[in-house]
Amino acid sequence: MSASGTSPLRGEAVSVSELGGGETCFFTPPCVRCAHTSLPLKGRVPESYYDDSPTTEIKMKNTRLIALFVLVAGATNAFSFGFSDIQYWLGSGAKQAGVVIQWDTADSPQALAWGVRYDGALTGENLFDIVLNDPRLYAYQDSFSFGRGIYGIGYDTNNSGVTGNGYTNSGATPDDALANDPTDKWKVGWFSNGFWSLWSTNGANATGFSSASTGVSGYSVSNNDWMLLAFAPASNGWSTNPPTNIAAAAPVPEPASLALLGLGVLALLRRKRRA
Ligand SMILES: [Ca+2]
Repeated sequence: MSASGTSPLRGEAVSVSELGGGETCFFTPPCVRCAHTSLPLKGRVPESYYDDSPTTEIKMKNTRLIALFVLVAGATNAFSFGFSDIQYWLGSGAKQAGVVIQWDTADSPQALAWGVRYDGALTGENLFDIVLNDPRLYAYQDSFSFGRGIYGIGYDTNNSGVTGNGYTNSGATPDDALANDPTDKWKVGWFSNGFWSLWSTNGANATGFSSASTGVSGYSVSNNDWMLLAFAPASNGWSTNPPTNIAAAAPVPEPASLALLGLGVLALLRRKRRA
């Protein structure tokens, strides 16, 4: 029992006189039943406390609390992308790393992810080069004294095939480069458009990214690392946020499905000839 004027601990019974309502409250600050604002946490008070409650307010608040809890839990569970979700793997080895690329936070999903299996040591530059073996992915890059500079990254969204380098620059600065297919995912920036920011995290899931303090060349990859390249547009103050949802990059068809695809095309050609 607390002395008058001292806040009781949660779960500690408060004397009737302290509340002045003729009842016992178990909470700090006292709950709505005691004409205060705090909501009792179910499980910390006898069930009868709820059952004989004279107020619907408690029950309503309780429902709201549960709804809020479900919402928060849902928000936490809504974004879960891990190594087990990756469909496009490159390389081989005992270690693994994920590469996540985010062109635009307005995209849905916001980013695509690839997996790399490797042994030995890799830099972020090596990791990116391995992922660039995906024929749908292309990049506009340059070498500097500090290492690799990434101007632009593109992705053949509609799988129409990448023409040439995937981009053409007829302008004066890297920022002027355009994707050869305007429907591709494409972001380029160096001086004026924005820049490709580098982030990383480590673990089973691609969450909790923090901004890397290096470029891709200075980044040492650890087992279970996730390297995120996220375009930070000048229109957003040269900043961006890590993705809140990620999709697995589509794997290239297996040789078997390629053969089937070939047969399908062959059948189509035959049909055309007959027509
Ligand atoms: Ca395309």
